[in-house]
Amino acid sequence: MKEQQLLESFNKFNHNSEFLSYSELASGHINDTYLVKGTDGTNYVLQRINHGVFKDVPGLISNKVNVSKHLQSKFSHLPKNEIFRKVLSFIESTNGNFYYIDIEGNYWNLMVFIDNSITFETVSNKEVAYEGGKLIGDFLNLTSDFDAKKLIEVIPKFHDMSFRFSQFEDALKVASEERLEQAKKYIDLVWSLKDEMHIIQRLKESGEIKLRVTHNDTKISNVLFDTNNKGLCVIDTDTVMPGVVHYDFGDAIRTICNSAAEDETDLNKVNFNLEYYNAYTKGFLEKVESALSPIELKYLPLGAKTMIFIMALRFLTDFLNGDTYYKTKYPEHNLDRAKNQFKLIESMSEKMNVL
Ligand code: GN1
Ligand code: MG
Repeated sequence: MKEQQLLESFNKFNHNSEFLSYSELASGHINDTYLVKGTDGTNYVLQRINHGVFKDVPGLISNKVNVSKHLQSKFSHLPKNEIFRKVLSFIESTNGNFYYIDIEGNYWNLMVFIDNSITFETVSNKEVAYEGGKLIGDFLNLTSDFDAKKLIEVIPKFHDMSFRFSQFEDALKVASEERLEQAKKYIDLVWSLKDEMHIIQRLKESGEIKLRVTHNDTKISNVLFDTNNKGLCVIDTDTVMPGVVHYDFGDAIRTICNSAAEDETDLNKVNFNLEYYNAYTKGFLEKVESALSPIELKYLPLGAKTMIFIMALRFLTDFLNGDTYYKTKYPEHNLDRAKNQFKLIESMSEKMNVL
């Protein structure tokens, strides 16, 4: 991205600042994200939203701005500077929206960066797992009175298992011989887990598990901590939409309880950490147990396994499709991610019963 393009986009938002410098925040798989230093001493997060993946960007922006406002109202007893450390704040564009479209058709949005915060790609102590659980649980609890019907489905059928299977089946038809051969073992694994991985889907379809406001991308790197490892704020709310709590519970576990990063290629390093699972679950339930029904609670562990599977399946599907969705750094990157997630499922199943 050219600096001039970032500067121009930055200037299309209402702040009393000039563009000083920028650096890329490169951990996401979909959007392009930049840290912009302003002359007012504030750090901003400028983001180009991938409108190939997100077809209705204005709808996405409206979802996340409204959820932020709702969360901010829950903290209205606190001083403003504290609220802004707990909830993302979006900046209006000069045209009165919260996004700007440049001449190339790129969509931009701007947030205030939360200073003195850290993120973790992997977790190395129980406290972080517990704090992560509290923050995700609190996000679900504080949004439990927000009418999910007021949110658009940013990516239709995002965590819908039947949809992910149909994409997988389509990918099998177009995949190269070579990729089919490389992926064979994992393709077989997908079929062997199919029934179990549809249990939550069926409970959702029958209405036994209800739709709520959910985040849908609760990996631990989307949680900010302060420098004492205390949880601060859940970020990356692009995928906020109606969903079931199980996948928010589970996506955090997918990343907290994996002893390695999601694309670690040495599978001996990929192990499920039960101690972190228990610490995370404790924090999560402390915040949201009272808002959940018995059936929602019963299926949380299966939700975690199912969420890991969804990611394994999506990475594998993208590999078979020739890497059209996720950013990849080398040809087998998606396959390596899938292998990693399948190993995590195996390790989890060895350590605990999910049903
Ligand atoms: C993508 O772009 P990022 O890193 O926030 C993906 C998530 C996956 C995640 C895996 C819109 O999120 O669903 O869990 O990668 N987001 C989208 O790391 O597909
Ligand atoms: Mg995301």
